[in-house]
Amino acid sequence: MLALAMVASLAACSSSSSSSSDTTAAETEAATTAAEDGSEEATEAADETEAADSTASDGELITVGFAQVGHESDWRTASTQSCQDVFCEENGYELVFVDCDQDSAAQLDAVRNFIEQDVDYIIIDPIVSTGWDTVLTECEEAGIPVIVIDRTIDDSDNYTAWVGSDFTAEGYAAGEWLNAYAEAKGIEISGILVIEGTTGSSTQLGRTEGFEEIAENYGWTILDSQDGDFTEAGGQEVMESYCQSYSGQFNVVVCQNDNEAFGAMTAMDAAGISYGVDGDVILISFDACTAGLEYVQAGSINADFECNPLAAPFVAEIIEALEAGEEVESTVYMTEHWYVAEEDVLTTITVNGEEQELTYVTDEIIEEQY
Ligand code: GZL
Repeated sequence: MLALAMVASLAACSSSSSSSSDTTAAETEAATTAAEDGSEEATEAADETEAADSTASDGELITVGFAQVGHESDWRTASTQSCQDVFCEENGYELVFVDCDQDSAAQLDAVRNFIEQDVDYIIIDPIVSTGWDTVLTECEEAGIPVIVIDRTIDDSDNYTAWVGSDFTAEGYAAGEWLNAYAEAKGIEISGILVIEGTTGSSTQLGRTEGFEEIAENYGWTILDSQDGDFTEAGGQEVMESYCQSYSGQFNVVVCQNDNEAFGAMTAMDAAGISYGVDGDVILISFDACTAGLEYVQAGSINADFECNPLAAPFVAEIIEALEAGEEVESTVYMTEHWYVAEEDVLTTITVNGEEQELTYVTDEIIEEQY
C-alpha cells in the first residue's frame, strides 16, 4: 500500500507567520485511502511526497517526521510553531508534520508512515504514555532515530533522547505554593476541585501525582478530579458540572493547563462565583502561556506553573550531534518558572527541601512569553 504523509512544506523560518499546510492524521488517512482509489487528491499528495523525497534524496536536507499531539491548546500551538521555526529548509531541514488530533491510533499510523517514507529522524510528542514498544522497535529496525519531546513514553526506552519537563515537580510546586499562600493570606482551605488534562498522558499523571501527594501531606480534601482534555471547552464543561455539584464546598480550583482555566473562569462567571486574588476561589493553572500570564497579571489566576513548549532548538542540537557522530544526552529538562499574581505575598516556596523562586508577572515577561 502506498503510505502517504502530506508534506508540510514550510515557508522560510523568518516569521511565526510562516505558512505551512498542517496535516491532520485524518487527512493523511484520507490521502492514503484515496491512494487506493487512485483519486485526484492522492495523486496530488503523492506528487508532493515525491517532490520532498527527491529533494531529500539529494542529501541537502535532513528530513524530520514530527507526530504532534494535536492542536488542543495555546501550549500546543507554541510547541508546533517552535518545531516549524527550527526544522525548516533555511536551517537544512524538511519537516513532515502530522497533527494527530489527540488520536493515539492515528499517532501510531503517522509514525509508521514516517518509516515508510524513510525519514532521517522521527520526533514524537506521545498523546499517551503507553502502547509505544512495538512501533519504536519498528523505528529501530528501520534505522531511524526517535527523539521524544514533552510528554514521556513509559512502556519503552527504545528511543535516542527525551526533551521535556518534570510534570510531577510541577504538581509538587503547585501544592507547596498553595499551602504557603493560604497560610500567608490566612485562608482555610475548605475543598479543592481539580480539572485534569488528557487521561493517561504523562502530563496528567505527573501533575496529578505531585499535587495529590502534597494534598495528602496537608490533609486537604480533593472533592473531585475530572478530565478536561486540556481544552477550554473541556475545562468549562467540567467546571459547570462542579458548580452544580459542589456549590459552597470549595475555595480552590486547580486546572492542569491554561485553556482549561479559561473555560473554568467562564463557568464560574456564569455561576456568580468569584476567583483570583480578590475572589472567593483560589485559581491555579499550569503552562503559563501568554494568555495565561495576562490573566495572572490581571489577578484572575493566582499562580501559573510554567511548562516550557520550546523544545525544538534542543532537539536540533541533538540531531546535529548525531549527524556529527557524537554522543548525546538521553534526557534534557527544560527551564521553567512559577508565576504569581502578587509581588508582596510570597517570593519563594520550599519544595522537597529545595527553595524555589516565584516570579511576579510583569509586562516584560508577558512580552517575551510564547
Ligand atoms: C505539557 C503538554 C500539555 C500542556 C497542555 O507538557 O503536553 O499538553 O500542559 C497541552 O496545554 O495540551
